[in-house]
Amino acid sequence: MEKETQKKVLLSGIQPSGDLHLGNYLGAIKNWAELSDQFECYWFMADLHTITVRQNPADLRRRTLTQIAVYIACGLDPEKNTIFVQSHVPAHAELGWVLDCYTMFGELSRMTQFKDKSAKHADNINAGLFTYPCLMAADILLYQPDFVPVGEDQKQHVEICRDIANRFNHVYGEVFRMPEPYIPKQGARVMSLNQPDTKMSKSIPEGCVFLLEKPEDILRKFKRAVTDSDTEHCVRYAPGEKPGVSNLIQIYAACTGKSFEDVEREFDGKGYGVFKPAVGEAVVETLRPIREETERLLADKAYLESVYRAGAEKASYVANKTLRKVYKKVGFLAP
Ligand code: ATP
Ligand code: LTN
Repeated sequence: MEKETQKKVLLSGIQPSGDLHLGNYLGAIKNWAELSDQFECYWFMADLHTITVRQNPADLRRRTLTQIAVYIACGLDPEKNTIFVQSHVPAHAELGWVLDCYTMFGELSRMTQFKDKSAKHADNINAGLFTYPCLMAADILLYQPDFVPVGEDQKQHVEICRDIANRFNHVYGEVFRMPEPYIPKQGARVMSLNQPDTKMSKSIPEGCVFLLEKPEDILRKFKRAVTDSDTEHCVRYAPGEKPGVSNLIQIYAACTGKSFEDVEREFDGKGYGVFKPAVGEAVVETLRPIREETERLLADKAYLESVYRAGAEKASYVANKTLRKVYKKVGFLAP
């Protein structure tokens, strides 16, 4: 137990707002599984965040449970990791409110994700969408983590979290530990298969490979993947010049553990007609055990419940300690 508390702390979450895809796996979850021996890890389903965009309630419930099963199937061992659902730990919403009051309108207005999502959902630019970074800062700061593993796109949110924590600490002393973003090198940004200049995202389903998708559908998507219109037709890693092929090289390398140079050598002189199906096969084989294990876990609801209940209990214990300290610092009367 003593040793446990000396480990550096990591925390991250994913919104159960869509089915998980290869970008989420290679850019996030796969790396998380490799970190859990070294660090004390908290992984959660960010369901409070998902309602900033309208959700179908039954779908949200199903996706939240499926996401827990996928986390475990991807190698996050519940014995070594704290896996929980954000809404099961009320301290997130509670600290979120406090941090709303320590965050400026101007800094929230500059957030890229707010600008993107309000353009996309012009009929529902709600206050939650605007204050999303404050809730995310609460998610993070409650657990006093050293690192927050996120993809490139979430870096700005970790930065504003640090700004908020700094501001709070400046007034009240060292309440929050300053977290660092932790961006994995390989597979950091998986691009869409049919629009390689945009990141792979569930909102472009044809260019997106879902983790639980049927092998034949995955293979079809890779065969249709956009390659580049240059004349050399050679498998060469050059993201600026050849975004489509470079993305496929990155995916193949991440699935097989090979380096980019090894991949270039393996397909030297073979052309895209051989390369694209090979990437598809590598992805199918990487995802097969994950899909099978997820299906097995989903058939055992009692086990999944025991995982998220134990996770919420452990998370609440840690989160409430920070929350109590914050309440005391700002001057709330002890209950
Ligand atoms: P959307 O599909 O709406 O863009 P999303 O799939 O990006 O959403 P998030 O909840 O934003 O879902 O992402 C969860 C985690 O997966 C984050 O750490 C994010 O950085 C990472 N991630 C998402 N898409 C990719 C991608 N294409 N490449 C690498 N990492 C990604
Ligand atoms: N905003 C993130 C999800 C998220 C998160 C967090 C990630 C919510 N709270 C705390 C890391 C730490 C996203 O949309 N990917």
